[in-house]
Amino acid sequence: MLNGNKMLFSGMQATGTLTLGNYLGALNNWVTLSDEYTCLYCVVDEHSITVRQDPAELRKRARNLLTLYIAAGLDPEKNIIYYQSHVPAHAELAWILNCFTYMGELQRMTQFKDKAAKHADNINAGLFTYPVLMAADILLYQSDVVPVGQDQMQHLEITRDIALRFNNLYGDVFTIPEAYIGKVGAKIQSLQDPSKKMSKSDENANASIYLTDDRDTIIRKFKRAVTDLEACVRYSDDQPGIKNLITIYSAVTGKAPADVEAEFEGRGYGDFKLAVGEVVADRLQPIQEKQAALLADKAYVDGIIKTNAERAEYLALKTLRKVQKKIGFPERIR
Ligand code: ATP
Ligand code: LTN
Repeated sequence: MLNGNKMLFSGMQATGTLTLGNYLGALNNWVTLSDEYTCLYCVVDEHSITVRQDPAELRKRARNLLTLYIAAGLDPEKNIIYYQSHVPAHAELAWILNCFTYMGELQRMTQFKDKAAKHADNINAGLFTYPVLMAADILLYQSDVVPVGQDQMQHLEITRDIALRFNNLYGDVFTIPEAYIGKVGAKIQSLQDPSKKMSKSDENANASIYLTDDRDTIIRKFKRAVTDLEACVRYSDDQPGIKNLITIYSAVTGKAPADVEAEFEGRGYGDFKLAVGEVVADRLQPIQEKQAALLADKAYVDGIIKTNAERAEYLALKTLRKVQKKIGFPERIR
């Protein structure tokens, strides 16, 4: 049933509508890695409530995300695709790991600083300990590899630090995970301001390609993308706008940036932007169709949700019980 002995874990938050950045930086790599590992792909709904959510919206988005995982090519029979909130062991291990994490470490997290600045009226303790819950997600499954975009690297490092600290005290309890950052697409920038990452929470809808955008919208957004003055398709840091579009084109087509430059040699930005729009629209269309079909098949998706939560829980409890024993919690009487 499962693919390999090595474990892979990754997750995404059910906040907002996924962008092309999430797809190329994370989801697309998940699909390529899924044959090699035993994989868990989690919808991290518990992380989502670190920022205030509308309950009906959160529930809908979580289901959209779970079906998107499947639509993007992750097989729910081979991989474990589930909601974090369905496996209480995540929150239980997070509590324990909180007691092995220092305030100073958490204060250095750039995501915390960014989110705290953005949500100054709600700097809650969950937002602060967000990385500890993420560490629990990863360590519960003895994960060897964690595919994420560049922006999550700092969270992977703190996860490793927490695991090493725990292992030093109690013996080899946790596998020390490695981050997997894709070669291309690890960081997709905003189409309107190439110095910022493309983000689903950007207020400017033209800055991001959403995975739900239709062909015309995708092409229009690429046409309007901010580019540079040089007017030739060259991959260079002094042309951040065009560099970002080359990164996108490379990640979608699998062509190296130098080959993309050669392909568009002597052609203007207009042609190139249209070509990028077309390859992106071609890639997203079948995913959108498959997702719509899944959302219409309630019984099938509910079945997946139930069995996969049970499979995840079975694995999670093995680690949790071991941890509880190591730290001295009394044994359960059965
Ligand atoms: P938000 O804007 O709400 O903070 P986000 O768009 O940054 O969200 P996350 O849910 O934090 O998305 O990230 C999901 C996954 O997508 C992570 O693995 C992250 O590294 C990756 N990712 C997010 N944005 C990008 C991007 N612009 N380029 C590449 N990968 C990205
Ligand atoms: N913090 C991540 C989402 C996330 C995650 C994880 C990713 C939560 N738990 C475990 C990998 C492994 C994010 O914001 N993208």
